[in-house]
Amino acid sequence: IVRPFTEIPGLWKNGVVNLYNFWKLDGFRNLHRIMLQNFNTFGPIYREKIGYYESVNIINPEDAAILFKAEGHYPKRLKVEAWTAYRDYRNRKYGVLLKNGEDWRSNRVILNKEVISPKVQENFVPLLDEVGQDFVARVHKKIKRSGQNKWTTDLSQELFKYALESVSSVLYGERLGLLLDYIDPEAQHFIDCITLMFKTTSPMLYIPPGLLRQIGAKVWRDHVAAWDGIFSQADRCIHNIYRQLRQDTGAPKKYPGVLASLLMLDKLSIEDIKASVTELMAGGVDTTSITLLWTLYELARHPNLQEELRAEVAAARAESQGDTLEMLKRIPLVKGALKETLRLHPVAVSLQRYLAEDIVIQNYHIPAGTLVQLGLYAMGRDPKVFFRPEQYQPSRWLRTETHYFRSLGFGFGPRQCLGRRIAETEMQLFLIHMLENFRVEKQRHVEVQSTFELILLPDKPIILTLKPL
Ligand code: HEM
Ligand code: 2DC
Repeated sequence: IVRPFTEIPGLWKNGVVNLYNFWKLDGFRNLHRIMLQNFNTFGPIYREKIGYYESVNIINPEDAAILFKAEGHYPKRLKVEAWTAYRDYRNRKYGVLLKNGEDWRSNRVILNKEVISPKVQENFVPLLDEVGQDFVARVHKKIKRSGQNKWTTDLSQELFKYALESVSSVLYGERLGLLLDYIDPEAQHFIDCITLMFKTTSPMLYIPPGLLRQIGAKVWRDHVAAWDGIFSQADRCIHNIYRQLRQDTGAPKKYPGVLASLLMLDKLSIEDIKASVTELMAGGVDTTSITLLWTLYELARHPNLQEELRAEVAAARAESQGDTLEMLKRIPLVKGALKETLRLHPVAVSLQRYLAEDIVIQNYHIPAGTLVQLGLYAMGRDPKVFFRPEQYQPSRWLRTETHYFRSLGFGFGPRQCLGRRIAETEMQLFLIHMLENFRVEKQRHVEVQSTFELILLPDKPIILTLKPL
């Protein structure tokens, strides 16, 4: 017999009291750990209300499958009101990230062809490969300059530049030059704005941005300034390409990039293209760079595994005879390492959908329209889901054991991450080049954990040492 919605365990009766307790626990930064604790207290399903934000939370892969089967034709995730409020405030169009319904679908279908289809991925490989080579050359230079035959540093700023250079080269078909000695202050400002934008978003998940705006709160003003910086830099890049395209009359040359392809295709309005390309540019920086930083950290902690990966890359290089695309098909362990990183250190603490239809999960009835969250961070660390979850073990993704709804770092289905193929290719090529050139080591005795700033970030600097092979 199915139990009613109101009997789901959890604290959902008084949002304001819960918000106060959440704040006392420093919940704005501990969301992932609080979710984990809630699953320990309440079991595999609980209901929650913090401030105005109400949801049902689940953790099992089998329940995730039920959730995604009920996402409907127009899957809708949690509305991040801070992001829509900014666009409404500045009168800017929503891109694919923020659109919903038929408007989302029609845009997404066209973007899929230019951003995520296997056909275009081939075009990205040479562009991203070049950025990877330049990154390695830059590290070699830093090592030379150090005079110690090694370089010890917090790589995060370097990785932000690598990620922005990578995503820009794919979007605009040309290089920004961020890996040169001179760094354009505008590009650095863009990077800083993205970090600030994420950081200022998290309190506004629980306190309505409209209210914060009315009282002139600092967090809202900082958020607006951050998006202003993001949009002005993206506008500059987009305008540049637009102008070039109108002047260019010559025969079509090599692959021109995502933006030019969309403009020439002429199926989306220029305003729609601008909105989504801006989101792609902003979404392409902290996500991949932090995932790569965590991966290097794990490889530094597991030297034997690092050698195994190096051997796989060397063999793939030899067998593919200079064909990079071919090489990417021969590195299953490198791909497993990236999955393993996203299992233990997911960018997104949860996946969410508003239900399109009623469902039953854990024998509870959940009505259509409810916001259901899959606790991705909690699932990745659950011993009932992953054998010895605390161990970083890329080979677990090779075995034939079931991976059913277990690899969800990029989300699922038609609403999954639009940047997924770019991100995967960019990260795989990065690891290939790094493994071919350097040994990664770390300081002893530093345990790094996650902190929530909308996306999950390392809670302290990760200091690594790179040594030429
Ligand atoms: C959406 C993760 C990199 C652009 C998402 C979602 C997740 C995610 C979990 C929500 C999916 C869902 O609700 O099912 C990641 C991870 C990344 C990454 C783990 C890298 C390690 C990128 C990059 C870009 C990007 C590089 C841009 C080039 C987007 C966009 C959406 C999205 C535009 C919204 C798609 C839509 O609503 O239709 N990402 N992402 N992401 N991501 Fe990523
Ligand atoms: C944050 O409780 C925690 O990929 C909330 O590239 C629920 C939630 C909703 C939407 C998620 C967000 C979380 C984390 C960051 C995500 C976002 C959807 C897209 C975004 C996962 C889990 C991200 C990082 C995009 C960002 C693109 C943007 C900067 C233009």
